[in-house]
Amino acid sequence: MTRFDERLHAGAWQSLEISRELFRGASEYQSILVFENPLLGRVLVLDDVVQTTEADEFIYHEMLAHLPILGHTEVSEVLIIGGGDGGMLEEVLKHPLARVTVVELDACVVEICREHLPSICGAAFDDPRNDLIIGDGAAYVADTDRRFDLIIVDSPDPMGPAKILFGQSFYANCRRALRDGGLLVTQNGVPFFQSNEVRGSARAFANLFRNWGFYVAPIPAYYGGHMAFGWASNGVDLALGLDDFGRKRASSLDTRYYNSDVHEAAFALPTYIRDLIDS
Ligand code: AG3
Repeated sequence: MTRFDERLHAGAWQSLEISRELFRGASEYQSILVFENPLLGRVLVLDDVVQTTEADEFIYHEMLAHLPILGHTEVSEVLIIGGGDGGMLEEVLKHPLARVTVVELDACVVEICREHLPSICGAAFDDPRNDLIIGDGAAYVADTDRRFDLIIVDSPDPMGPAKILFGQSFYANCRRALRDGGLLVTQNGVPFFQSNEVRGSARAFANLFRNWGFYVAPIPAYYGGHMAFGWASNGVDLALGLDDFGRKRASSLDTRYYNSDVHEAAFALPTYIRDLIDS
């Protein structure tokens, strides 16, 4: 049997059967592998780390798209940093908003995902509200004159080119690129194995934002239990939950993980994660 071993965490790894290999190669930035697995469907791997799978992508993308959009209530301009697979874009576009800008570093990721993972992006890249920029997301938030209601950091783990997306100066530039009341959300890894991500982001958020915190969801292909998502804003307090209108909008969305009960429950943090935030 051919298999892919993900050794993201020293000492404990996950092994996935490759029932069919669809693409293996490298771009200017990273190695790229797409294969099929009997339980997870098609799997995207960048630099030997699973990024998304057909079977469970809905959990991650719904929680980083709908929760902040409905929690904020007035999102019109969205910026996605990373997100070359298009899964986040597809979820965000389920809302009636003006424009969604995706800044993805690696054009090859977009091209390969559109070819081999069409079920994840759907027709999202063809939506006229989408504006795709191939470029460095960190440089973009530092330089842009545009202002956003919501910035979603849909990044890989803090290694290689994505490392900068977990640092205080990047978060400060995100703050600069937010409109008044704007909101930043981030993927912060699986804290059971990646405690430094939540710890580091919590410190940076505390230095930069009035309101901030974390919420969680379990993503099966991200081995190790809950994934943590960070949020930060100088206007919105996301932890307040949904108003009646938000609950109504949540129930009319076409989702498989996200709903208004999950929205509220996601802010209940296990003690080991609270301890990381406070440490
Ligand atoms: N980016 C987050 C991948 C995190 C994997 N990390 C892990 N298993 N701890 C996903 C991009 C999907 N659009």
